[in-house]
Amino acid sequence: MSQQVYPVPDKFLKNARTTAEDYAAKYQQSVTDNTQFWREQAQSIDWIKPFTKVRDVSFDKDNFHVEWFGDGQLNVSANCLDRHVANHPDKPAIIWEGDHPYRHKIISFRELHQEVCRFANVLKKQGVKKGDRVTLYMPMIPEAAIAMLACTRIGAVHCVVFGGFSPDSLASRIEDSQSSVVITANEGLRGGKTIPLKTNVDAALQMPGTEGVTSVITVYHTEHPTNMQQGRDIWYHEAIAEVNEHCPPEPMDAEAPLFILYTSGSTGKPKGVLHTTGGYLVYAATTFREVFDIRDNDVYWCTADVGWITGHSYLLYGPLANGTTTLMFEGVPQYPTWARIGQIIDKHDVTILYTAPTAIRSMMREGDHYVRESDRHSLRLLGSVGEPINPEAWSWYYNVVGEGRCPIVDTWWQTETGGILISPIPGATPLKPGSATKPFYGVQPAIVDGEGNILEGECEGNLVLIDSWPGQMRTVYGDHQRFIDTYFSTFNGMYFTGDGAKRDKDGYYWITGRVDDVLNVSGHRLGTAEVESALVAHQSVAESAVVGMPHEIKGQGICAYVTLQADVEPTEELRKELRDWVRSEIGPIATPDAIHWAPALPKTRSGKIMRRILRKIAANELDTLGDTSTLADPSVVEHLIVTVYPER
Ligand code: 6R9
Repeated sequence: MSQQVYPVPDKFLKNARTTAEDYAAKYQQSVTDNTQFWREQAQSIDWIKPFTKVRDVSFDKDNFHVEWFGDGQLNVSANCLDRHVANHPDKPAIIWEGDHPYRHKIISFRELHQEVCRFANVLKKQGVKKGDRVTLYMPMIPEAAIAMLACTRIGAVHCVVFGGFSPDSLASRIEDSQSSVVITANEGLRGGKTIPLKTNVDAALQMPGTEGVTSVITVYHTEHPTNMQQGRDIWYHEAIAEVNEHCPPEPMDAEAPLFILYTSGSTGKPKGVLHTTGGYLVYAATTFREVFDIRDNDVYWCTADVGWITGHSYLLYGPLANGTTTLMFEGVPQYPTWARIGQIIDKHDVTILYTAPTAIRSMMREGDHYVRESDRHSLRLLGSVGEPINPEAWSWYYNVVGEGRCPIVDTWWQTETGGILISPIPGATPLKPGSATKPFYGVQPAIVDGEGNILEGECEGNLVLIDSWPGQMRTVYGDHQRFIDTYFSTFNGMYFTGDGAKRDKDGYYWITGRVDDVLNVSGHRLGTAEVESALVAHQSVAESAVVGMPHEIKGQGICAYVTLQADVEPTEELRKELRDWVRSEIGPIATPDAIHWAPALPKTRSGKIMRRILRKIAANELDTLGDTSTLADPSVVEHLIVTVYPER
């Protein structure tokens, strides 16, 4: 833990909306009278039918319920569009920067409103009704935002699947969500390379369980011909030409489902995290405004893909609910050169940049000169999300990218939480590199020991939340018991995050990473169980165990130990084949960084794989393997070490 403290930079402090005293007082008030706090925040949203009840919450696993603004009604797209069209129709809503540096597009609130209404009418024409699920498998193009907003306009539930997932992963999400419509593009484009999205959709729809899909709407994004299946596939541009732009927003109950987003847990298949309408929107809008210190003329850029929760809450809904201009970038930081991020900041006068430690580390490695090619005078605030940021990367981001004048908001949160829970308030919170600092208003984190006892003062343990906040997930789609078991059963009466954390003497939180079997690879969550089941599905593999290992750029890399079937020879070709296999089963983000042949896996006498030991071996921390006395066969570890480090 670095204890260096960075006070709020002078330039920022001069215009600060919130001071340190304001934060302390407002935080105190927000937890003392949580109902009143959220009643006030919810006034920034337009309600079709005002709510009378603010919260009705119990975290007790035997009487669990969470409802916010329960009897109110609203529409998300009306909050993101209609009310801003009334106030500033010509203000850019989305600045789209294409993969190719010569392609960009600026879409005003009025234009976005029209497009969304049209596309909502297309969905209606395809038979989509309130509550129906629609799967999106899209590149980072405006149509992705349009499709999401169009779903919310008519009360359909969108399920965005990251465009980097394989046909298999896509199929299982379509099946789980029982989607009737899939929206995609013929191809995606990233760093000059194409991604065959429509071909992947076609492959997914060959798989059992996806028969419910009756139409596929495809954006013609690249000049590339695509197979169109008669009666099922329609072109986006043809469909919107046939409908008008009049589509009144559907009044939705505050607790009506808004979207499902799949995320990895410690066991088995990904969970469909379900968020609801009122609480989510109030939470995304409030946290966005306060954490990013939003002003009317900001040009805000979040680099996350719409396929992740950050792309939902802080690329789309938080910004647009506040009437903020949001920049959407199709490409990657290194294309055409590593100077791209700085070029985009200058080109569009970006004021706030929100990105991930893995991107920061990879830019840092390429050298300062790329960043220094741009002048970045418009920048005033920086943000980080997705994984713990190491102090070296933090300092580089602060000093080189931000030239020491921009605070960094290191925001800790999860798919499940809907929005930011722990973060500095810029202007109010002195920063410590590597610490997400303090809870957001109304949020009550605690650190508990293994038995669930709340620890006080300076401590380290499991991070929990002891009270609700409006943006929390409401259920695992189709499996409410799994929701209760996963989040509310480890420690009774508390939401368990799956993360470990420390709290220092100043009350600052330091997230130490997952304490369960979830990996965080370049800020992407992946269950070790998912990678293991992909590996054992290969005919040559008898057994496998997957653990995380330190990785300079990705934060965590994937290390797989594989025991082969008795008659199979371990070869370099097979190693490559297994890497490609996992890649095609799950997607490129799941590609193992290392595959070790394991004659056998270290297990306890009851047959449990001892991952603790495997993690130590992967990290080359052989001197601190710890207690191996519970191993059924201690010689397994010695064999493994010899195999992994033959030259030792
Ligand atoms: C928003 C998002 C959630 C997990 C979370 C934690 C890690 C996210 C972090 C962070 C340290 C931060 N995480 N932000 N760790 N500092 N600022 O990333 O959601 O994809 O669900 O991942 O990511 O481990 O539990 P999600």
